[in-house]
Amino acid sequence: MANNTKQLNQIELLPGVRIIDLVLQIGTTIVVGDVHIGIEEALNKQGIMIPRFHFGEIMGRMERILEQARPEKVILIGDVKHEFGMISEQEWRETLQFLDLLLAHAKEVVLIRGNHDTILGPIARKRNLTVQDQAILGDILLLHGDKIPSLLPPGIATIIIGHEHPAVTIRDKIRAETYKCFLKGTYKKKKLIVLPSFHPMSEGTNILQEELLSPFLHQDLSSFEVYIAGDTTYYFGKVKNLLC
Ligand SMILES: [Mn+2]
Repeated sequence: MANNTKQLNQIELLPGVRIIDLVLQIGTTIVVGDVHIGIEEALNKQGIMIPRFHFGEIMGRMERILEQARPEKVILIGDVKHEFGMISEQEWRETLQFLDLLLAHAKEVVLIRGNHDTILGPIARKRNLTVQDQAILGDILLLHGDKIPSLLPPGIATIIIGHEHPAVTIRDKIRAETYKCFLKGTYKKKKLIVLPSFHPMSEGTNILQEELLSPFLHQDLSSFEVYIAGDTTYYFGKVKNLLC
């Protein structure tokens, strides 16, 4: 992992839309995928014993991105917190700390509702933030991606979603490694970008094999392009060339 002095490299996905590490920079805005704060506690309750050191990693990584990108606005594209239907102590504490980090670096924080965010509202209100179903930046529509709105706003050329946690598993003879990735393709003649999840614990869904969650991705993905995400971004070409 890069240290604080190393510049994260940047790849332009579309004109004016750049990848920095696991997030997108669009002008003076950064867009962050599913953070899933509290997933460790939720799994612990189910008897899955995983350590809880990830929050520090989330904060450190986010801070490094904020220092490089210096955004005016941060958009969280949904599933900020993990647990359905209740807010655990860990989530209250950590979600507020995470929002405070964002608010210390940016003037505005926009929360988009995810399918895990049914009661994010009370946390958001503590910082005078609202939770909304979507956001628009110029001709870009941002939404979580768990459902398709019945009406897309007019003048939209690009749709950006989270929710899917896309990743690709690359195999060689002796091992298989899974990497978080950005996907770029189309949905009904609009450009579609899918963000990787921001949580370090799970790499995500291997889009080459597993069934996909988002209705935006219930289509032929063979010409979608894959960008492996992380400290360094790698263009991996089209999905069809990765299937073997
Ligand atoms: Mn989701």
